[in-house]
Amino acid sequence: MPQVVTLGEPLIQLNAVTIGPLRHVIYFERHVAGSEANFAVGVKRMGLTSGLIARVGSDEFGKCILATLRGEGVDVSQIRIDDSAPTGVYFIQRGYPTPGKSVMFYYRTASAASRLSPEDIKPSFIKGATLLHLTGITPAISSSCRDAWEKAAELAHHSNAKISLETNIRPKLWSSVEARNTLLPIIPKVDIVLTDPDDSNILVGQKDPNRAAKKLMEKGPSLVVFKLGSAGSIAFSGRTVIKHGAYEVPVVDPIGAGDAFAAAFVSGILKGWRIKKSLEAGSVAGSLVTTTRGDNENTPSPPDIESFLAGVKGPERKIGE
Ligand code: KDG
Repeated sequence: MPQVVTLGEPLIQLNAVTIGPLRHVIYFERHVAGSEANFAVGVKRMGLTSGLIARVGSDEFGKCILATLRGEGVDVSQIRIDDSAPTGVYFIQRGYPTPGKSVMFYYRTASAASRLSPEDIKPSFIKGATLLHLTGITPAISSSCRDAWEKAAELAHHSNAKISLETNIRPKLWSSVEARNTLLPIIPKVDIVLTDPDDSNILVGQKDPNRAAKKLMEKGPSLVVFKLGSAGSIAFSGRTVIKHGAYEVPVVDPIGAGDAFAAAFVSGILKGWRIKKSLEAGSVAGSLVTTTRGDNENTPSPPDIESFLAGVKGPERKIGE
């Protein structure tokens, strides 16, 4: 059984090779992505075992996802091949209309993964794990996905598995009210929350990390981490507040940085690393992923994190603690 288990939609990403509106883009690069798949790959690179619960279509893209994740060493035994629906796809438009930023366009309605349901959850797969990782994307996909997500949380809650939640609220998938009404009730079961000011504003009406973390921790989680993009990251644990600066890297496509951060940070915590070192690992992973197209190809191993740090100079390397 893998140490870390997650559930959600693995997607084929078609990433624009050139910058600008998609109507003018001729070439796309194909990648395997999806927040939870990215997380599973990131955790495996960090030296822990990981597994993904999902569905893919019985099509070429489904085969590509299975082969890629299997090649990365992710446990794919709980990914069901669904003959009656296609694998989900999304496109990335880069650098337009905001230079340095990317925009996602989903083609995933009625996808195979949207049919994920509680019957796809094998209790022993979750009960045998050290950690269940959830995101705010899975329950936004369909009502059967939400039921599966809730069942997984319930199983982990009644076993020894800790739960991490990356809030990842995607406004293209649901409204703020739906997101709040679905995500807030699960927070008391969660041990580690990874979020950002936009999502915390939706959840607890606070963009300020200090105030939002306090409100979230009152509901149960012992560790709350804010990802602040170029302003770095900040972790709250009890009365301790630990900050870490962002690294300056040449950004090609920022999509996937949050998942890479989450995977490296959570892996660090599971390995018994201090919060400061785990934040550092998360920041390195998030930075590296932005330097290329694709969400998880650049997620690092611990030796790669060391090499990155050895090559980074200047005061931006770390900011405060
Ligand atoms: O976090 C990166 C993801 O947003 C991307 O891979 C696609 O999973 C995805 C989603 O639903 O947005």
